[in-house]
Amino acid sequence: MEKDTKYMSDIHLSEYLGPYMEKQTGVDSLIHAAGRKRELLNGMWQYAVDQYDTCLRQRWFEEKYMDEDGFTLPVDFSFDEWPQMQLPCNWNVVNERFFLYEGSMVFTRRFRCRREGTERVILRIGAVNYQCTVFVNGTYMGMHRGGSTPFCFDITDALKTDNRILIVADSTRRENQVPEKNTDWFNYGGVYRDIELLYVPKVYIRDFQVNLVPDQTYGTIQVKIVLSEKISAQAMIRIEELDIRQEVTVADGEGIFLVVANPVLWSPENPKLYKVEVCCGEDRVEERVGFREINVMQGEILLNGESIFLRGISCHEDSVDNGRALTEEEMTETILLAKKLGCNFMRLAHYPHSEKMARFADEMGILLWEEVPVYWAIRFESEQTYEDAENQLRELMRRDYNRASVIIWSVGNENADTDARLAFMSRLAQRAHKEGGNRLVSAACLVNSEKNIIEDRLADYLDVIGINEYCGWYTPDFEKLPNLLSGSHPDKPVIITEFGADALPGHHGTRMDKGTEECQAYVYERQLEELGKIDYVKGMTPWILYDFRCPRRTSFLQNYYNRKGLCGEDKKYRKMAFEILRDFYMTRPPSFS
Ligand code: GCB
Repeated sequence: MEKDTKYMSDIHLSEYLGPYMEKQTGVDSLIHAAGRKRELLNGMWQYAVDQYDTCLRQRWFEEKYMDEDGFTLPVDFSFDEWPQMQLPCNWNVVNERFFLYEGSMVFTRRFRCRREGTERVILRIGAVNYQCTVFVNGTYMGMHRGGSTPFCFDITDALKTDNRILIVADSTRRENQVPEKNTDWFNYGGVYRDIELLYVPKVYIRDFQVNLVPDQTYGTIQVKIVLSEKISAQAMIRIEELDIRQEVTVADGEGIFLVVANPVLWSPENPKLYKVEVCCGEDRVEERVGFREINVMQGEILLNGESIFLRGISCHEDSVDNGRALTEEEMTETILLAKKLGCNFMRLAHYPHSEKMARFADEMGILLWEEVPVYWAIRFESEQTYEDAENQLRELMRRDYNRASVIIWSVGNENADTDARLAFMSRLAQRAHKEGGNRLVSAACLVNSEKNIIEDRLADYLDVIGINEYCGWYTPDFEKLPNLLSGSHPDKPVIITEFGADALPGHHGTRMDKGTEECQAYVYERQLEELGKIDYVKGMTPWILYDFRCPRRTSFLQNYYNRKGLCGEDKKYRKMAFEILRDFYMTRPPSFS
């Protein structure tokens, strides 16, 4: 090929993503991170807005400044002179110019590697929305799809002493993604959770999963160990506080071991955690784990054998200053706010929130519903879309497997009951049952509005039925609610996963005036009055704890926010309905039914 046409060929490539797509990384790349030697690569990164994906088309990552004959080539980038941005972050809230930007941004930085001996180095990225392509020293590491879950690359073989890492983060909304193009939340872009290096020995513990055997005796702990290679090795399981030191043999790289124990059980009232360590060869990992049992029996949700009412609230991951890249303080304050509301349960909607949130929930004692963004209409008939959804679900389950707080995996939200959707979501539910660590599986379903009853074919595959209903708001007629509740006879516990109404903080009027606090408060009063009477309702997570950004909400009262929060977007201002729900929760024992 002629030199100049070779250069020009880049601009004629329409299928430039093809070669990158072939090396997609997913759940199988994940490596247990807690309790390891790790180094954060958070901090200042150089960046450029790359609206036309020129980095990938022209292969900037190769850093080719000269041709084979030594002639200097013109280039369209200058990594070291680019401006800087503090990662992790959502670029939309970092600079006003990027507020509505959806597309690719290129991030790069140099780093020195602290690798010792034969250690391997794993790059772990907490989340990038939505598509992420990674290069180390010019070598393509792989691509990850899915905007809220972590992924790893073994970058050892590409490393030198001084290194350049380059990440292309692409937040474009596309039809074949999960979620699809249309959602009721803001599409924040960026590398917005921790970027870190894990240093592991040559053979390492890829994964370890700990949970209580769900046999209602609360006396056996199960530990699963997965090694990076299919070898046999001795391992040691240690739980000092319980006087447990058990030697086990891992055969062929994997083993499941039972440990007899008598742990204090984890609950929201007593969120007791134990340090669990596993050593194998040169590797050692640890976790703080709570032991609890969650199941459903005769229409009741049982936590450690006792029936519990889930006093919940829904919550988005959103903040005025930081978008979805919440600080640790913001996360703990959110949990505290839910506790002030009298909650023992939170629905983390509609996508995997930060893994730190689940860790804080473990420590602070709040039960969680975690969800994947199988939201509204997605391409249920497409196998590629299914694979994407399943991968996100499995990455979430793997990530939070050891979190006692997580009691429910939700496989989606508000999807019309079609054959294609049933096939898609029942498959997801089966996955969640298989790999989810004895948790309940649910989904936020729609009411059958023609018959005004709780009826969804997916319910056969769920342990608990989630129901979104907006009587008093989108469904103006309140009488529909008592009829809906009395006319339905679900054979499983129901959680009312959404009800609510918009109210602008500080906006007052009569209860008939939409958008006032009085109107929202009235919806809560009427809803609680009806829901509180129904036996099969075993929990609720009204919509929503605080107002959140939403491009679809353009009325002057909304001003690009969904205003159904019980608090304003500052998370401090409490609307009138906050007290109403609080009173309802506070005056009932944890397990009222
Ligand atoms: C819903 C959706 C949620 C929306 C909410 C609303 O049913 O599940 O994502 O934000 O309604 O405010 O309309």
